[in-house]
Amino acid sequence: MSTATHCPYCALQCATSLTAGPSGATTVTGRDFPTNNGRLCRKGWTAPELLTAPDRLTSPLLRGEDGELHPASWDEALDRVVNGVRAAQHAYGPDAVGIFGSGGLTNEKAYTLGKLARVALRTSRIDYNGRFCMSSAAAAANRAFGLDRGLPFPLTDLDRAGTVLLLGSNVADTMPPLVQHLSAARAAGGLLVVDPRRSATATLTADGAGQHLQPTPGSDLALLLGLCHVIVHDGLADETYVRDRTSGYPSIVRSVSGWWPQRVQQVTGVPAALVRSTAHQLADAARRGRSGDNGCYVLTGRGVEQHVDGTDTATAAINLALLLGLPGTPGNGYGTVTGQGNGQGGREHGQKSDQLPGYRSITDPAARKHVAAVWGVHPETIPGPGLPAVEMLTTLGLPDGVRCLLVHGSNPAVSAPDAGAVRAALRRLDLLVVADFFLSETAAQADVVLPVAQWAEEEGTMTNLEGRVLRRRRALRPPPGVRDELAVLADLAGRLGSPVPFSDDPAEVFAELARASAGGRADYSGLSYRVLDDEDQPAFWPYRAGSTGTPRLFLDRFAHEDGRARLVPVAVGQPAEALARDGTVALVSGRLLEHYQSGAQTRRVRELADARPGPELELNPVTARRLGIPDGSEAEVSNDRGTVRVHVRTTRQVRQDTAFLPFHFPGSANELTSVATDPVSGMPEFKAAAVHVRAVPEETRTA
Ligand SMILES: Nc1nc2c(c(=O)[nH]1)N[C@H]1C(S)=C(S)[C@@H](COP(=O)(O)OP(=O)(O)OC[C@H]3O[C@@H](n4cnc5c(=O)[nH]c(N)nc54)[C@H](O)[C@@H]3O)O[C@H]1N2
Ligand SMILES: Nc1nc2c(c(=O)[nH]1)N[C@H]1C(S)=C(S)[C@@H](COP(=O)(O)OP(=O)(O)OC[C@H]3O[C@@H](n4cnc5c(=O)[nH]c(N)nc54)[C@H](O)[C@@H]3O)O[C@H]1N2
Ligand code: SF4
Ligand SMILES: [Mo]
Repeated sequence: MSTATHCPYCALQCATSLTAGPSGATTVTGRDFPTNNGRLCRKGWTAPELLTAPDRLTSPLLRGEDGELHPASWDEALDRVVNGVRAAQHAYGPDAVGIFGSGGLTNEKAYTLGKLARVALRTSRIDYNGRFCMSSAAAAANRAFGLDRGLPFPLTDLDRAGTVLLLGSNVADTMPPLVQHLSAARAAGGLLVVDPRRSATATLTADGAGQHLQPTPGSDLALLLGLCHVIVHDGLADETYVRDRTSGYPSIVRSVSGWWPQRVQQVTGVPAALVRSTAHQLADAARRGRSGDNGCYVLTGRGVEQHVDGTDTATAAINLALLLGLPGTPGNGYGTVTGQGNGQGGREHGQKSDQLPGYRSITDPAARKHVAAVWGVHPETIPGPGLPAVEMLTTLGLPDGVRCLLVHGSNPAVSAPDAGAVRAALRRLDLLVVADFFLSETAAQADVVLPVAQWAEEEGTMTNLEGRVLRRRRALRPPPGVRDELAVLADLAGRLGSPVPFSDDPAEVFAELARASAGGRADYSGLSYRVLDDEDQPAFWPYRAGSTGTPRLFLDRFAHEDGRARLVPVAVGQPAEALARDGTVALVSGRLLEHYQSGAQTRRVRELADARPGPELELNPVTARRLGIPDGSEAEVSNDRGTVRVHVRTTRQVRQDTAFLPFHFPGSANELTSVATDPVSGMPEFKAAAVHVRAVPEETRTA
């Protein structure tokens, strides 16, 4: 028998069919669905291997007196958690307990984590790895549109695009089945990719399919101001749209006036003529889009967002889109390409430090009242806002910080910025509890490890990059010893003496979540498992009770009270650290096709590990020669935060002032990244760190 479900990994949430074989092996096939049309990437095809991985956790583990982890019963493990929580809260108060959640969790689990924090633990200290992922794009969209849904239109709208501007997004590696939706744009010569690397996606612009703009890392804001400058000064803006649907135009004109193309070239390295022609190409396409076809889309990815000015850069991209009249105009559009499997739903249901379910603000008295009524508690008992992820991680183990941390669905020992400092902070904790399927690098530091069910063994919902809510279905039972995570959270709430019940039934939790979201920005109140089971009726939020959902947002109005989008002036500021000075190169980090995130899952899939066994530093051959580092040899990459040794692969795909390192492995990019964060979103500066690269003397080489 086969089960219709979706891939465990990224936000494309490709539709799959899982079939459990007689020998216990599960096979996966791509299922026809508008986003993936039956296709899967290499990670999706190999995902079932993890269900029976030999080193899968099948028993809770407790750290013993000997300092080692030992198998224990679930009762012993949960008792240890409850005792640790009580001790920390007794000694230091409720905020001594923290939760670190994930955009990989189902909506039901993300919602339950938020409720567990506020109701059972009464702590404000909850945040999640989406802070590393979607926070800048989300902050910019909320500021401009009053609402944040990654793509405010169905992905298939791109099938008719004539021009697509992809800013810092490498979908050819990070969401391969999405590339089919760029075919029309490529055929029209309209794929425009902005990336300091000649990424796999930038390569798709070859042979007349489009243009690759290759700015220095972190200079996108200047480039976008330059594009806006040309739009304004060459009279290319959609004046009617700007007048009727936006506010703030005069301030934008002022903010872009100094960014003539020649100056943009000096700052970014993108030729002035290319800045000018790109602006004209976008405006031409926007005009065509308004009359029905071959329109214009602007999309951002982590390359422009994961910077200390990520919110402002995303804002500049939105300003460009608004000047061109794209958002809310059928045939044209603006969006961000959400990352994790439930990166969208994960930022809606209350696991963010400043948020309650339904994408509500935790400081809004009406929101607190509504959610408190659903939970059955007094509004005053709901704590206020906590700390965003990077800040919370820096408080771990400090006297007034978090002393006891619960991690669900993240591996910050590898994926957080300045990971060496994070591992040291985790060691300072009185109690670290990690729920996972594997002994990740973070779980290996834990005092209590809780083995939970994997995606194919649990029921739940995910909200994909388009804001489409999907059913993840159970295809098989978890192995003995492994428990359903939602049931573990409900059990824990009970043991902690929660004043109100927690359900362990996913459909019930979804119904409660839907009630909690009613009237909020991300309103799911018309949805239920029964509605979601009919895939012919796509479920795009807001999906209010009595409605049929919202495939396209902003058609008549934006979500601000006056219905207008805000043009917010932004300016180029200081980078987190001076790049490419004093012999340093700018280290850019990102993804490989074969590995997912911290690699805790994909490094355990043989085919993927064989294809990419470890991190390689991509370095331009000219730079490598200057530094005396032959192709394939070992190099030391270092700065104040850490040192890593990696093999070098020389490639003309990176600029001479830049090097690229993936973050999927321990001892890779995050030993070097900094905890400097965007002041609005709390997003860390993942994408640009100043590093020294040196040849490793022969006698000290490791391999
Ligand atoms: N294979 C794979 N796929 C994934 C994931 C994975 O780990 N592996 N993770 C998923 C998740 S959670 C996410 S968030 C998405 C991320 O998806 P993407 O945003 O596509 O991924 P990244 O590789 O982080 O960054 C994209 C590009 O940004 C470029 N870049 C770096 N610095 C700059 C800059 O300053 N300016 C510009 N313009 N570009 C820059 C990099 O060279 C890179 O090619 O992928 C999802 N899909
Ligand atoms: N240098 C650098 N660092 C980055 C980035 C970058 O571009 N450059 N990108 C950042 C981004 S965008 C992201 S999203 C983060 C992601 O980084 P992480 O937050 O570390 O994400 P994962 O590696 O997916 O970690 C998921 C862990 O949880 C487990 N897991 C998966 N599903 C579940 C579940 O349902 N329940 C439980 N309990 N466990 C589960 C997995 O086995 C794995 O150990 O990394 C960020 N770090
Ligand atoms: S693109 Fe994303 S959702 Fe699709 S198969 Fe690959 S990892 Fe899974
Ligand atoms: Mo992400």
